[in-house]
Amino acid sequence: MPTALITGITGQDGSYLTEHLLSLGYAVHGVVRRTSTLERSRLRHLYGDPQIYGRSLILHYADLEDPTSLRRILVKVAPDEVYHLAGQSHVGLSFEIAESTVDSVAMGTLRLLEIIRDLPKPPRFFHAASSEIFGRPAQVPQDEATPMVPVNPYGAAKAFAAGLVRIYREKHGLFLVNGILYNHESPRRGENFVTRKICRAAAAISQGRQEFLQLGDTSAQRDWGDARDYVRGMWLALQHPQPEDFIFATGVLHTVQDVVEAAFSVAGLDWQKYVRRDERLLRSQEPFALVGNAAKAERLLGWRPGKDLQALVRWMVEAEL
Ligand code: F7E
Repeated sequence: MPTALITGITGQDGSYLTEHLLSLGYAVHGVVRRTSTLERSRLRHLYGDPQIYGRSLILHYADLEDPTSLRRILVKVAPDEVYHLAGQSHVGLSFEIAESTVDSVAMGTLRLLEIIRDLPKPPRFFHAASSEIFGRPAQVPQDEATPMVPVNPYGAAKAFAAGLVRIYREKHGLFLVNGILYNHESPRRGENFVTRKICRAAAAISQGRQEFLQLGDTSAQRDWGDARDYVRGMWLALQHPQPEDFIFATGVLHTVQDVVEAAFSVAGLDWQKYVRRDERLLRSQEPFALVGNAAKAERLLGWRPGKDLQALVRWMVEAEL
């Protein structure tokens, strides 16, 4: 039975990746942080199953800010594969909590790399990098060779971490991979990311539980895909014979406004009656035309994402309803 260790297992991607790996026969170990509320809702269906929890799914307490705890788990579990998904991931908030964002995203990755380097049998390592490393890219669409020009603390931290993954791969000959992930969504997306916020609001307004929806810049564009495709890509990247970086993206740009119209139409509402602009939600530094070219992942891994934003939004609104 292959063994995987996931940081960020309680998040959207961690929960889908856990399901994927369990379906492939893996033993899955997850790193969880102690919090005063036990927030593991995305894993509850697995957590509550005595055939799975404690057998093929095991959770361990550790923290990216506590290298001793990470080292102990890595030594004890001796995983074949590590999927590093943890870290503060909200771009807008990274301006407010810059130090803790950089500490978890950048330093957290460095700490893991330093531990892995010392292990007698270093695991294959997947780092969830982000399209935010490109910020204001010189090239549209971006590929694996596009220079990194981050425009916010989160993007800068991810660029630092992705750069170290490349450096440690070359210097120490380790199997380290950056998956450069563009936005990917699902009903398990955090509630303060824009697609989930919109889909939740459309459903709640249609059921009389909410009056209106406040948004920032609805002309902002993103390349949005289905989260389940992206976790499949993570696994494929670690099965490839050589460690290489891969872009995971749909290659299609949409505006926030497109998401609004699709979501309100599924809920049977006229969006114009309910959507308001809130200047406080505008970001000072919006990235520009972040759209990815995933041709390398398709060619080498056979990875192909769904590209239908309408279907993605329908799934998300129906889950809220
Ligand atoms: O914003 C605009 C906002 O917060 C998307 C993370 O997973 O993907 C995600 O980062 C766009 C931006 O995601 C609201 O200004 C308008 O232009 O859903 P988001 P993000 O910032 O693209 C990347 C790839 C990551 O790596 C990140 O970890 O929507 N927008 N009005 C709004 N955004 C939010 N959150 N809330 C609004 O009311």
